[in-house]
Amino acid sequence: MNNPIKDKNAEINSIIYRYLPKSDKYTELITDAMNYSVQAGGKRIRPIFMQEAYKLFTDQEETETLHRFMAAMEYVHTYSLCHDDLPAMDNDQYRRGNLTTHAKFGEAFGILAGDGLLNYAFEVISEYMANNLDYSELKKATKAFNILTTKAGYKGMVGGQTLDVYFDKNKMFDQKQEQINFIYNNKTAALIEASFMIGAILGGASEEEVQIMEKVANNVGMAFQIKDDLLDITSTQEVLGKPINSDEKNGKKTLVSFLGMEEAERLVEQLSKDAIEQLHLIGKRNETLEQIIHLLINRDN
Ligand code: GRG
Repeated sequence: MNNPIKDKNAEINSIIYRYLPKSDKYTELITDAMNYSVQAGGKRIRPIFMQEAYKLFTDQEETETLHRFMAAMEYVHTYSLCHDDLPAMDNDQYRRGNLTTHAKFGEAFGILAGDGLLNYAFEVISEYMANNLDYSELKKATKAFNILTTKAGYKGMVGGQTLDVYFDKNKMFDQKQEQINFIYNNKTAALIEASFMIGAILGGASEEEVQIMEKVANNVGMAFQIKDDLLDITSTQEVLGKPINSDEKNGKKTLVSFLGMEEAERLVEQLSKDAIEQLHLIGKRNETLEQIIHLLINRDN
C-alpha cells in the first residue's frame, strides 16, 4: 500500500528547506543550529496536513503563501521540540534518531536555536505578506497568521506545555483526566488544528468550514497524542528515534494510565473515525487526507 506521509517526504522537505535561513560570517553560529534542528528529520505531518487541507478546498496551483506557511509551521514545531528537549524541560539527548540541538551545540544554543526558529517562522511569512500580496490574498494570509501565532502561544501549545511542565517539575502525579485532556488539546492538538485551519483558509474555505476543520483536527491531534503515549510503551528506541518508556520512568500520567492500553487503542480509532465523519460534513473529498489520518493511528513512530 502506498504511504503518502513517506511518499511526500522529499517534496515537503524541499519546501521546508527552500526558506531556511542563509548563513553569513557571524550569523552562521545561530543558523547552523537552527538548520541542524530542522534538517534532523521528522514526519512533517503538520505541513502535509496544511497542504492537503488546502487541496480539499481548491484545485488551483499551490501558492508561495501556502509554501511559506508550510515551512513556517515546521519551524514553529521544531522550535518547540528544541525547547522541550532542553535540560530545564525534558533533558533529552536524542530526537528523530539524532542528537538533540542542545546535546550537539550546548544548552545556550539549544535555547537560541529555538528562539531563532520561532521568530524566523514569522519573518518568512510576514516578509512575503508585506511585499507581495494584493488585498484579498492579504486578508486570508492575515487570518492564517493570526491562527498560527495564537495556536502556538499561551492559548495553545505554550499553554499546554506550561501545565505539563508544572505537574512534572512539582512531582504532582495525581492529575485529573480533565487536566490531561487540557494538556493534550493544547500541547499537541493546537498546532495540528492550526495546520488544518490555515490550509483551509488559504484554499478559500468559508468561516463555517474553517470551524469544522478545527474540530476535525482536534480529533486528529488527540488521537495522535494518545498514539504517541501508546508507542512510548510498545515501541523501541530504534524505531522511535528517542528513548521509550519515558512516561513511566518520569512517573508521568497519560490518558493511557487512566484508560488502560486496550481502551486507549479503541479511543484512538474512535477519534479518527469521528474526524473523518466531520470531514465529510464539508461535502468535498480528499482521499489522501483521509488516508493520512488512518496512517497516523497505525504508525510505528
Ligand atoms: C516548548 C513551548 C514548548 C512546547 C513543546 C511539542 C512539545 C511541546 C513537546 C514535545 C513532546 C511531545 C510528546 C509533544 C506532543 C506532540 C508530539 C507528539 C510531538 C512530536 O511530534 P511528531 O511526532 O515529531 O510530529 P516529528 O519528529 O515527526 O516531527
